[in-house]
Amino acid sequence: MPRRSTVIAIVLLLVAVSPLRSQAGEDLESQAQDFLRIYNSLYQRFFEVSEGSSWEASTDVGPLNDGKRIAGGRAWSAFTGDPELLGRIRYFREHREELSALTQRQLDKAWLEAAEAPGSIPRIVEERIEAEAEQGSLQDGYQYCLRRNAEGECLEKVSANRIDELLVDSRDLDQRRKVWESSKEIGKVLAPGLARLQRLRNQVAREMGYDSFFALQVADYGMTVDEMMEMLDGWIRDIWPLYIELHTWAKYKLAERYGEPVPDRIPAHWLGNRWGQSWPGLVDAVDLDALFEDKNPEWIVRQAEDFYVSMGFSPLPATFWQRSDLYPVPVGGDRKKNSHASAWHINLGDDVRSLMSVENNAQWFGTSHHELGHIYYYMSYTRPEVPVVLRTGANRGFHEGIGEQISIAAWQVPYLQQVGLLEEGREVDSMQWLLNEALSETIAFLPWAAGTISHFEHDLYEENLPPEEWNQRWWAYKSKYQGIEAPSTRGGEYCDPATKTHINDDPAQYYDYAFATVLKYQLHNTIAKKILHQPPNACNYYGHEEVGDFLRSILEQGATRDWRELIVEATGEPLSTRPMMEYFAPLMEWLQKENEGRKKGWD
Ligand code: X8Z
Ligand code: ZN
Repeated sequence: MPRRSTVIAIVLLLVAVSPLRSQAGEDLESQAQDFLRIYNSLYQRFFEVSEGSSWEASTDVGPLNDGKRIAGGRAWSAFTGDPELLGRIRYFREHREELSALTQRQLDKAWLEAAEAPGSIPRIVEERIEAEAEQGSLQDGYQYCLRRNAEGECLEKVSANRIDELLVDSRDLDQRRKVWESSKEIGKVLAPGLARLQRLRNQVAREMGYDSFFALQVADYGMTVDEMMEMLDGWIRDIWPLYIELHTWAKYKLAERYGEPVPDRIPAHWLGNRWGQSWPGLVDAVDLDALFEDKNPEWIVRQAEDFYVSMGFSPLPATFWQRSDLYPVPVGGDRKKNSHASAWHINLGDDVRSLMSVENNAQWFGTSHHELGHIYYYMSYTRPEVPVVLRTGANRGFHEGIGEQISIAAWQVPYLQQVGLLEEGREVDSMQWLLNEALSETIAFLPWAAGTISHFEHDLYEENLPPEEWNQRWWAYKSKYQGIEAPSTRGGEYCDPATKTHINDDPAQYYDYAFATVLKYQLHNTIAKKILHQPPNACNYYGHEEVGDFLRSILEQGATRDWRELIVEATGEPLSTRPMMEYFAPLMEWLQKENEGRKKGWD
């Protein structure tokens, strides 16, 4: 573990190669390149220390690993936020017109990294590192509980996977409500930590001139906050007529299922997801979980790998299988781990890993494809042409989009038939299939991702929203954007936003998934129409190396190119919801007929 003295020694080394000491006649580009060569080398080493310790803390929660994570975080921020280093980065960026595009991009990334941990406010940075570690540990070590006695002791423990399963399968509204309410208890536990983090994250971001922590995260896209919010709101406007039809269909379907009157807004515990972010299990003709009944979790991850390999990607390295943590902790085991799926690039080199809790159901089939999308992105841009600091997505949304896009392909009927998950010759109602995709993947998801959560986090940081207003604002947005209401009033004693992992440990970044949702249909459309010459609603990527070549041409560039240029180059047009709306056009017509005479909307 590097200590502060090591960091100081390294910084002195950097000063030695700084522009002030440069050889006469050496141009700024070569000086910047010399600087970046050392910066990148150190970046990789410090990243590995920090990421490795976070991995340990997330896969085996406890005070010892929290301590390691804090130490790793300190080493990382001592490097990235070092004032001397920042002085050099600033100097080069002030003369950016003399520098190549690749050099500028590296400096811009290094700048954003410094803004996460400015060395000018070391106490605040340290406090933030500790607060992030504490919040992560509280969240990942939390035990969900279905029943408590009067003293608050848990009488019936439950895993996050089991909560999700019950919310998809249970037809008993009382039980659903209890399960949903138990899933929200964690919010109260995390509320004080989130309040502390709101303050610290904003303090850190403002030090280098960003309006808020939200603005700092948005800067990764090269956009202002207003531009980002306008983009998100535009996507919601585009899909709104379809969303209203889908919402109407869903509330009538659910009211019939539970024998209740049709509500205006959908009660949150009626839906098959803790946050109502996806609405699985509503289409009776499409029982996706049934496809995996005779499979085991290992099969699911191997099948996802096989799909990528069939397109010409290499098999995952042996170390992926040795070091990843892919399955739930066995019953009776007392190790605690983060229950949310993630993919890690531990050393920005060949050490790639995933953290999941895979079980044999549809949700984990999709998630496995999603996580391997990150892994293949890591593997594709890990090459000498991509400087270490640019070994990341064209933007964060791109990183989320690749596995998502492969998931669309993995749910296509011809593919499922080819790999034997669907019996050849079994009648499949393509409209019901499309309806299920809109409910469980896309159209139900966008108002949550671009609306509720992104607007909440915007207000949390941009407006410094006080904690006593959080829950009210959260449910106001749930209502406005999603047409979802709480089963009963959820006052300020609850903190429902903190029940969503990203708000704690991936803050102010959820619009990445909205971006990914729009991007994935655009990429899929290009692949289906221009590469495979198959209909986007029924196509099969399996075995097509030309699809792999197309994807690799995007992935292997990492962040060396502007994301806007990359999209136009790959698909022939700027990012837009057009391909997605075209994909779902037949569904719109079908829903309009189904919903004739029904009461639509909620205000
Ligand atoms: O968080 C994720 C990934 C993380 S790598 C599993 N997703 C979002 C969520 O679960 O809220 C994927 C889609 C939306
Ligand atoms: Zn992801």
